[in-house]
Parts: sequence; C-alpha cells; structure tokens
Amino acid sequence: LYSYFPGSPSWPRSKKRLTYAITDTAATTIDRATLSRVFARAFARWSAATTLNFTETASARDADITIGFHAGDHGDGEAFDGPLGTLAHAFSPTDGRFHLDAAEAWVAAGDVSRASSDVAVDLESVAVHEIGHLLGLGHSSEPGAIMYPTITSRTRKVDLASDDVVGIQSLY
Ligand code: TQI
Ligand code: CA
Ligand code: ZN
Ligand code: ZN
Repeated sequence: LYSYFPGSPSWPRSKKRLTYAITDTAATTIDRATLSRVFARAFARWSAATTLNFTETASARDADITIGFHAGDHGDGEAFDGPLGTLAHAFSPTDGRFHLDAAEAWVAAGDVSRASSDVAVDLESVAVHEIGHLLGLGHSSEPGAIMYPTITSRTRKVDLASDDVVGIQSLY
C-alpha cells in the first residue's frame, strides 16, 4: 500500500504544469543531452498516470523542481556517502529539490544488469522513485511498487505499479 508524507503535502491541485531544471552537473561525467533524455523519460512515467505535465526549463530560478549531482556533505544536512548506501534524495512538496550522489556508478543508457561495475545503479529507475517523493508519495509496502523502499543494484525498475498509480491519482 502507498503512503504520503505527514500531512499529505502536494503541489497545488490547480497547477497542472510543473517545470524542472537540471542545475548541478559539474560532479557527473554524464553529458547534458543524456541527462535531459533520462529525466524526461522518468517524468513521463508520472505524467502518463496523472493530469500533470512536466517541462524542462533552463532557468533554475523559474523551475518548480531542481535536479543536481552532489558529493558528500553538500549543505542540506543530508550528506551523501560514496558508492551505494544512499543513492539520491528528494524533498516533499513543494520544496522541489532532487539531489543525486555524484559518487554512484550511474548507468544512463543501456542495460544496467550488464554494466562493467558491480555497483552500477540505473539512473532512470532512481529518478522515477525520487519523482514520486517530489510529487508527495512516501514509501509503499508493495514489493512491486516503484515506491517500495528497496532496490537491488544492477536492476532496472521503471514501470509504475497499480499501487503507485492509485496513490498518485488519489493525491492529484
Ligand atoms: N534514498 C532514500 C529514498 O529515496 C532517501 C529517503 C529515505 C527518503 N527515506 C525517505 C526520501 C523518505 C523521501 C522520503 O528512499 S535512497 C531507493 C529504493 C533510494 C532508495 O538512495 O536510499 C530508490 C533511492 F527505494 F529503491 F530503495 C532510490 Cl529507488
Ligand atoms: Ca551513495
Ligand atoms: Zn541533498
Ligand atoms: Zn524513497
């Protein structure tokens, strides 16, 4: 079963268009075009299940959601920890911050199960989960759900389960 954050915060129900900016990329070797494509695909999973729309914008100042790669202590009290452990974190609505651990062996294209690194992590899978948090979903007790709080390294999991869909549709 899905859950929400305490108090069930959400983006305003009248606001159907949310914008995002990919702002801090200095700490990753993944190129900009690839990042744009992967995050667009991750947002599309959620827009397909809701009346929400997501558009990338170049300006962080105008963006509802900001996405960036950070290493170690990056000033928000939630330090990253090197390969594996915490992969990424996102804050509840309407904060909009989504941070990824720059130390992960991110796989942005191709088959993560065949990656050369045994600590490889699929970027799109983590993005789909963190966008769930950005929109207001907490964790699910359903092992098949995107919002289930465990992912195996070298695994791709990007399809919303009906539990995720019912959860997000009940919030928006
Ligand atoms: N990051 C945790 C997560 O996103 C951070 C976190 C813990 C959190 N509790 C939270 C965020 C409550 C919001 C609300 O769950 S993580 C997974 C999963 C992580 C974990 O790096 O451990 C995924 C990132 F669910 F598979 F375990 C992505 Cl998909
Ligand atoms: Ca980590
Ligand atoms: Zn952070
Ligand atoms: Zn989570």
